[in-house]
Amino acid sequence: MPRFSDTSLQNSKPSVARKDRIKDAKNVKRTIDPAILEMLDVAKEKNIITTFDRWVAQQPQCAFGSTGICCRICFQGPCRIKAEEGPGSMGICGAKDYTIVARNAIRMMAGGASAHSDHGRHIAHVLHAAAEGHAPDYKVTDPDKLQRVAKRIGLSVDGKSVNELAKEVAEVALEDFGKQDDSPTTFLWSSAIEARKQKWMEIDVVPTAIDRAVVEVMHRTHIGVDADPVNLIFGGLKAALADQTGMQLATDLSDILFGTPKPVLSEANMGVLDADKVNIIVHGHNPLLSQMVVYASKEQDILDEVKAAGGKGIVIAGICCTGNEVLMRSGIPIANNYMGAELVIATGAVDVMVVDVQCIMPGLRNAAECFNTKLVTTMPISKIPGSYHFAFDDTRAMESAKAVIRLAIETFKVRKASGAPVQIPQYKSKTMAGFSLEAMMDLFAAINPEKPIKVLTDAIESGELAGVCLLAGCNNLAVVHDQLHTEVIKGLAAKNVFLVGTGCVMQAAAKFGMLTYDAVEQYAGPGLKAFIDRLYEANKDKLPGKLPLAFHMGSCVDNSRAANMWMAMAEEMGVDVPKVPFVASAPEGMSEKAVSIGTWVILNGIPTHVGPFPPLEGSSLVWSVVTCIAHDVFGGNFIFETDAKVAVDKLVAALDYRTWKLGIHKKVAAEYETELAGVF
Ligand code: BF8
Ligand code: SF4
Repeated sequence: MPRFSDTSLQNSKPSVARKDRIKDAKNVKRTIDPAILEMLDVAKEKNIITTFDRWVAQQPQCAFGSTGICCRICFQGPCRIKAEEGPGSMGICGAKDYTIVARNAIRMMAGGASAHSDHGRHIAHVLHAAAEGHAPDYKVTDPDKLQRVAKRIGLSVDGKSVNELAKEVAEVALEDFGKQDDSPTTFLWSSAIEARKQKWMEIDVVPTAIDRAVVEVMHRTHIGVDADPVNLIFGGLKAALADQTGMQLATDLSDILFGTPKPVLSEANMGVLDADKVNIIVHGHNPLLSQMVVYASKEQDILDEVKAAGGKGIVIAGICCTGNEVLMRSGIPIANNYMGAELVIATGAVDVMVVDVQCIMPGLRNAAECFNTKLVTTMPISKIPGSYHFAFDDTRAMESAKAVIRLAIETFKVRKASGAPVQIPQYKSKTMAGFSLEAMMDLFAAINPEKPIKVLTDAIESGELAGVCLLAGCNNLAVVHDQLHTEVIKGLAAKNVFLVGTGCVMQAAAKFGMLTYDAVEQYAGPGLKAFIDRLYEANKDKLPGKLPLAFHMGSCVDNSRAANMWMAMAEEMGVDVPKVPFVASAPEGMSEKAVSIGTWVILNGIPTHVGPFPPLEGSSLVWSVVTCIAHDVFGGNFIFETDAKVAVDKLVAALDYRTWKLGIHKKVAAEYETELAGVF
């Protein structure tokens, strides 16, 4: 294979110019999901304003804001960069485009790191309380994972009870938020390979505490502190690695409390709702709430009450990442992803939508009030005017969860008595999820018990697979909902890329039947199909069905599972991560969390495609840092591209380049009988 099979792909230039990027801006039907399309007609008929209408109303959006050159950091502003030269080329304080773009970008990183990590902190507090007996409805469900995590973070496990160890693990996690010494955060450091840690130390981006890294970003971006764009970005990188710390501990501790996911079958899209049952949607992120609602829904007293109310049962279905959490561990179906939340309410079938934190549109309340649906917030930091608030009490979690279900039963009775129309779009797809890294290793171990990860690296080195891609991220109406997700998946699968993923992209994949074996037959290239078939053959006795096209690893915090995967591959291959044929793609990224994840993925040495553009284009300096220079420093860089075909070609080119380079380095090492170069 030549070094660059297509040199036209080796650039950081998007294929579509900015002015042409938004297509069909006045069309409200910006989705390919048939259930949402059906519900948009219902919404129109009932005069319900949804996010699709609001998106159209916002067009065209401000060019200053969308390219990052609007500053509101002090209230002399807003300042906008209006000219190439002269006074209008700076903010009132003298901040140039690069300072303003860099400051805005790293505040997004800090926002993302805060969201993931605060979620992790909540779980750490509950694990601690459970270990001390103060949160009796939670317990360690996976003592083996507890042992593994404890050993990894350097605790001795001998002679300690499960609760003693759980308390210590929770304490180490909590120290990662606020410790004042200059040692690296433990959950990050214990999960990275030496070469990466060395790189992070060399360039001084190692976080010592999560809260500190976030506070430092807020400090250095205050008016009149840091104006150097490169220095600012490096400060943001520290917050991004703090984000990785928070995500690692959120995943580890969730597995300890609720179990490490195993392959499980379920279904996805609005057809999972049932008009004759009590329908509860769990929406948000934190499994502390959603998993408890799932547990409560199986209690006999609740089942009796549902029956007494005339219900044929309870449907719990998920939206966003809390939906992924309960899908992974309990096979709970997916109602939709982020962009579909209001339209799920428009079915009229939802009795309660219970939410916790993150990605919960305030617009849900407007949709809910047109139906019997009760929107219930549960967390003190996340309330919506006009919705119900049931404070979720960790110390009486089962009681709190039952209260939510009882409200749903009451609402169900009102819905049935009122005879209010219900229209559930009859779309749902079968889906297989539950692929924690442990579950994947288990599949690989059936082929190579000694070195499970070698099954994957060997398939890449033999050319059967082109590499691995982590699919991550959100929905964003700057592109047509779910279209880029599904096209990127199809394109990569055809090129024999092994697909793992998290978040709303995997919910899109689930809705479109891509988490099934049928999709393997339909979309996988011959190498990928042979690999998946081989895995299935070796494991068929213990699997609930044939393996899917893409492997669902969980919620967004579970991108840590993918990081653990590329670290394991790098270790096995004897190289640093930038040599591993691994890429990432957030085809419809949107949130601050997506910005911080994308940033740390790059810091890990992984080229990362993002569909819709974050506000960076206003500074050519910052643009070149994140799209080009980052590659020289870390081995990973952003690829911004709204055209699915070009995105796929660029991702595959990045994989091919790594495979080519690895081959050359191996050949040289063999010829000179030296070690394979560890660094990239
Ligand atoms: O944490 S993918 S829209 S739900 S931010 Fe939000 Fe984005 Fe969905 Fe999950 Ni992740
Ligand atoms: Fe304007 Fe400077 Fe204030 Fe930003 S910090 S709003 S550029 S004066």
